[in-house]
Amino acid sequence: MYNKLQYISQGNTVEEQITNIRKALDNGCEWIQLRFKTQNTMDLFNLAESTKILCDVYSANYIINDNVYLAQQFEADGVHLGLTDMKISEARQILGDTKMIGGTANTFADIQQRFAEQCDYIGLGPFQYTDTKENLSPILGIEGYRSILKKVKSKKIAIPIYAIGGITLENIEILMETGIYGIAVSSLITKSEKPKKLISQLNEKIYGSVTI
Ligand code: TZP
Ligand code: MG
Repeated sequence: MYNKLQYISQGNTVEEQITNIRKALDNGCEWIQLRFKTQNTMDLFNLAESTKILCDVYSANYIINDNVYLAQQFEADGVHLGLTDMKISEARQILGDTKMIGGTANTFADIQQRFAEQCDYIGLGPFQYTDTKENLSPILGIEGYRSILKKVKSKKIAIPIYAIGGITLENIEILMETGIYGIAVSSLITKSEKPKKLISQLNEKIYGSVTI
């Protein structure tokens, strides 16, 4: 069974990133997506390696955003690919069948395509506005999720779908009721002053809800 909670890392420097990743792991998060926007190869290598070590220590699932070769080189458990990143099929050829490949979707058509390409899970969003990501796709809102998940169900597309973008404790229940499998959050955990309590509340809400 896939974990239902993913922490998407945040931070402008390697140090900030590591602090935030450690914060998520230390407080009970078992799945990290390393997301770091830099062109500095040494920083990327340092971060990918340190995150690998940390995730191994905590037995956490480790995936890397965008960069398939980095994931391969640092033995991550997989990658997460956006709509304009490498194609899922190409990533699959490079990483093989044992690695996890996640893909972003903003529409039902994106989900259909990514499912056909044998993606392992989908990050569907954004739910609402967030300043964590630039160039956001159109915001879906709760109605967007309801309508997309209805189509997913009726077409019997069996793939774990995670809600992403501006998720807070307050909107998890209504999101889970649409049939999503789990959630991916960044600032909620990064900015939390009581991360242990937050992550336990998140898990309670996510695992306590109805799923497909
Ligand atoms: N892709 C769509 S929204 C988003 C990404 C990476 C950021 C989600 O971050 P937050 O802080 O949980 O809104
Ligand atoms: Mg990307």
